Amino acid sequence: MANINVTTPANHVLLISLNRAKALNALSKSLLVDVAAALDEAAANDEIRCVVITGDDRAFSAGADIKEMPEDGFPMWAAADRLKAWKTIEKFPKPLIAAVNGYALGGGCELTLLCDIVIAGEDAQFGTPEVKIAAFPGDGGTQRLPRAIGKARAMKMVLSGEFIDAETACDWGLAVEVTPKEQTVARAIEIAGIIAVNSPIAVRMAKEEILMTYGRPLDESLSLERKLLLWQTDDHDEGIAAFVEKRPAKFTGK
Ligand code: DAK
Repeated sequence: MANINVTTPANHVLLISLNRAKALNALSKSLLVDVAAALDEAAANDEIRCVVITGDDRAFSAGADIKEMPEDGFPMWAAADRLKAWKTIEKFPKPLIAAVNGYALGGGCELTLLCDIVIAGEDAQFGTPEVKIAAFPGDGGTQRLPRAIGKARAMKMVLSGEFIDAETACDWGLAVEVTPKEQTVARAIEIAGIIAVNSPIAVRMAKEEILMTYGRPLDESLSLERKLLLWQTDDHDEGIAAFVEKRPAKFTGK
């Protein structure tokens, strides 16, 4: 896949690196489709338990590809492959960690909102500057940003188009840690490795349950949480046995 590099830097961990440096990793349609295809493969591969997505030193991603817009015209926003790619990212069932150095703007910022954990390099800048090209964060940003950081902060970001730095992103809850720039990806991989040791089925169910909070009324999501019968898994038996026997658990995802 020309737009991305895919490697396995640690046991059970997949690293997707966006590879359009010349365009600050702008999310062309084909790049989005490549990311979605890599995630589809990762979802189907039991060996992969956690995915890290990153850009390069200068940019995580500068957002939708503005130069593609006049080419494709307005219908590009509703293009089936584009919408399907975003849906695949949104529905990815395993933990997805963003390692952000440099710009995470527009669709690039929206991509971080779909990640479960965001690690920001100290020079990271998050922003939704779509208003500057008379658009708005239309790939979920207007809905997810206020849920993530609150209405007032989201309004300031979206209506002004101003960027926020890594520390602010961390204070506001867009990112969870700020690292020195050269350690961002390594730290994300380290966290992925810690998650990957846990029972994949428990991790997957936990992710699903946490995300339920955004889409459902509390009563409904609480009763769904109760219905997810985690204690019936082999992994749960193994986790208990390992604790009692004072040994590391060997989880199989069953
Ligand atoms: N698209 C295409 N190319 C981009 C790009 C982008 N988003 N961002 C940067 N580039 C390209 C530049 O054109 C330049 O290419 P060359 O001129 O060298 O060929 C190269 O990357 C380096 O950029 P600069 O020369 O501009 O670098 P600077 O350091 O001077 O500036 C910058 C960096 C990030 C501040 C600046 O590049 C910038 O402002 N970029 C645009 C950021 C942005 O506006 N992002 C949001 C894009 S819109 C929807 C409606 C709308 C949307 C979604 C859905 N619905 C209706 C469903 C919109 C989504 C968006 O994300």
